[in-house]
Amino acid sequence: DYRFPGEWIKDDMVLQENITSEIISRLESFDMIQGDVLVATYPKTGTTWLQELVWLVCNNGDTNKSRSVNLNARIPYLECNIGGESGLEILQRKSPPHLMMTHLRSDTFRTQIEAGKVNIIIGIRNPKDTLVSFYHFYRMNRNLGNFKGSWDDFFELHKTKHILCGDYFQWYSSWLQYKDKPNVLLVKYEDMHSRMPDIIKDVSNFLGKDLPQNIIDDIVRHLSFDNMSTNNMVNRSIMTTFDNKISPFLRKGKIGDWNNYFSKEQSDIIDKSYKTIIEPLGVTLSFE
Ligand code: PPS
Repeated sequence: DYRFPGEWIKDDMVLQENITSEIISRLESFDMIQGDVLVATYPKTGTTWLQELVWLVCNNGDTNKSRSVNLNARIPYLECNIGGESGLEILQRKSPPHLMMTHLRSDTFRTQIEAGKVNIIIGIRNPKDTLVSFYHFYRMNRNLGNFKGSWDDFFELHKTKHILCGDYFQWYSSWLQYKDKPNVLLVKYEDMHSRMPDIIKDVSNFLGKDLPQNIIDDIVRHLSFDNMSTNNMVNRSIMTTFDNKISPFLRKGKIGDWNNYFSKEQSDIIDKSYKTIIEPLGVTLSFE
């Protein structure tokens, strides 16, 4: 039964106070145009990694700029107000096509998705590693009250659906209903691990970009965990609300860390939801 200061609830989705209902209603009617790209992810599923990839694909692999301009300025986090300005406001100062990111469920964007103009890239990661990563994020994030509970306590939060951005499975049900539309691409965190060059090509094809092999090679190198961990423009080291001594934002970047946390019973609970909610949507995820 954990509450962090300033939390509020929209359609049983826990949100932070810097995400206001006013911004969400402005997003509902925000005009997305041909060529815009929306990255939609549940928290801790590799958002930052995917954002960086998408930005580099759209900017001809300009790794110098990605080391000098903060990721949030390059691909704004639409609904979030950081430093007195929402991502939507940052975006509106930039000329189109717009690159943007959201952790909201698809309901907010129904009109734009159905209009079919904006390119949507949904990022997904297996739910067990996602929850472990989320647990450490709750511990290190002062805006979430520096959660002091145990892993078991955190698992209960998710089980009761009282968690930032709501239940993982509800979140993905909302977005994956659109996964077969021509303007939607699904990218799996585990595939970024096992076959990054192919994923870069898939994203490039989807966005109509044709990158030469040497640029793809540069992007692959740039996106390595070690490289991104030391890039202050993506590793969130400038976020004063994060206590990187408790847990760095780029923490381990591995597949299968859940084995170090989950009990058999917890694992069975997630397997059941995965089999009844994710697999029937035609999506299979790798857990190790
Ligand atoms: S957030 O707060 O929602 O934006 O977090 P998000 O970026 O979605 O997820 C953070 C996790 O993604 C891992 N990550 C990476 N893994 C491998 N390689 C690279 N380059 C990389 N960049 C980010 C990051 O380490 C977090 O996962 P965990 O398991 O906690 O390490």
